[in-house]
Amino acid sequence: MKLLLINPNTSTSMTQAIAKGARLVAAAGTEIVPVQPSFGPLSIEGHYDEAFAAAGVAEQVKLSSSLNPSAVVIACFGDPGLEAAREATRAPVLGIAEAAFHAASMISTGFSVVTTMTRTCIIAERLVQRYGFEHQCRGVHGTDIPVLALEETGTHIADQIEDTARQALSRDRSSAIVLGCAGMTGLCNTLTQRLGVPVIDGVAVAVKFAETLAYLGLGTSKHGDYAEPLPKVYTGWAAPLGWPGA
Ligand code: 5HY
Repeated sequence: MKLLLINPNTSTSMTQAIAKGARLVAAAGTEIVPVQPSFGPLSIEGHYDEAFAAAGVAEQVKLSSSLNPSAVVIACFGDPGLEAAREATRAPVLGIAEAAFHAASMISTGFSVVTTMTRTCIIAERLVQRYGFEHQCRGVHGTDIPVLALEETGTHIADQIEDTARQALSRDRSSAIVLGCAGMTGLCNTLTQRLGVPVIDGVAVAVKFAETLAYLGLGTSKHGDYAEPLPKVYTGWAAPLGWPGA
């Protein structure tokens, strides 16, 4: 099966790092196809960035339709463009935040999210509410590590995330940690060993959940609001992204 892995930011190095994390857990028969938008922010650290990232996700789903992916994963913790993507394909589409919340809720009675910039905590908090995990998510905590700083070598980044995670486990009385950024995928094993609790990497979980849905033949329902977009003319730079038939 082909799994379309969308990094909604335009950092090529982060796309490669995310793809590496996905390939570490993908089944032998799963081809990970990493893509990123042709436009938009190098990293997504707030509402303005996310607006363009959502459009970039929709762009990549549309432009990748000829690939006929068996599943799509949106590898950004805000799950930008998730519902637009679900309209634009018959494949199952998973956001890493939604996937991580489900996994965490199956192995703990309470989990904490540790993310990057504190100002983006509200984005994760709103997803917790939208997806219905208010009772299981005990807190969302920022480290104020810039997204692209996650690519720095050395242990200082892992140390900082570990410190925040320890405070979160204690303050929230939670028993699992969800990594609140796709760029943290390479730190999951280290943090699991250091913290001694389950640490959930949404990239890995979304890949495995996507494989399962595809194997079961469960694609996005086209009955109702995830039906294909109406034929529409788009103008300006978005002209190629309009839905045909208008
Ligand atoms: C992400 N930003 O996973 C989010 C993390 C965040 O560029 N990739 C990004 O802080 O929202």
